[in-house]
Amino acid sequence: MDLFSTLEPVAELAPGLRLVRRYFEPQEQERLAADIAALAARAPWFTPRMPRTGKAFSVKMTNCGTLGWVSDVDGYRYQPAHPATGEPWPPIPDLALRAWRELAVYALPPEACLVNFYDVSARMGLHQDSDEGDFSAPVVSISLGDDALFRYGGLRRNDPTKSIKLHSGDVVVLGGQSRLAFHGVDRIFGGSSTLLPGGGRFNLTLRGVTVRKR
Ligand code: MD3
Ligand code: FE
Repeated sequence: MDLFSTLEPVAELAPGLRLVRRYFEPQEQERLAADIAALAARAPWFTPRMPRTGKAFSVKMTNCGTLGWVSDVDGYRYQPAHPATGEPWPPIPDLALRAWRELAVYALPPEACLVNFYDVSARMGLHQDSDEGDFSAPVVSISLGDDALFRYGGLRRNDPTKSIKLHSGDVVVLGGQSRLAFHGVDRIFGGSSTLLPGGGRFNLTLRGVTVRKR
């Protein structure tokens, strides 16, 4: 398959996996990028590490919301405070909450918002998001800055995968049968966007984490 043949808008990439191209207008992208820069000043970027081996991820990350995802030699977990400062995570930016309200089709607000920063050499290997206690809540993903080559497959690591380019302002909703699909980021297209002053890409993922009464 030609990896670059998937540039036009697609509604449903797989059952439960919906892509909303350019959901955020340029002005909104600017505002959300500024919100993320401000939140990273309060909750500094940190380098996640693989459990046991301590091998560093190539992305930097931080969080907002009542819970944040952290990964270090002790394992993956959600926690209410920043691992270095001990302070609660900052609130989720309004524009990100609006995307959840409009697109998640879920009665409760998100509890966690992971923020990843990719420089042009960063990648994210194929994985499942399975540290949440409630898989009935979707994951809503927001892309800002440089384009990324995103890859998704099925429920087993060895299932066939497809690749698609994500642009600044795109939103992906992962629900239903795709909530536990394997996915990753194979490359960042440096210089494809001028949104972030030093280049690179932000990705926000909004999530429900605990089982709550609906
Ligand atoms: C497909 N982030 O933080 S978001 C992550 O672009 C993560 O930074 C990637 O994977 C990024 O965990 C991809 C899009 C995404 C998120 C969850 C999914 C795609 C998904 C769950 C199932 C299938
Ligand atoms: Fe993920």
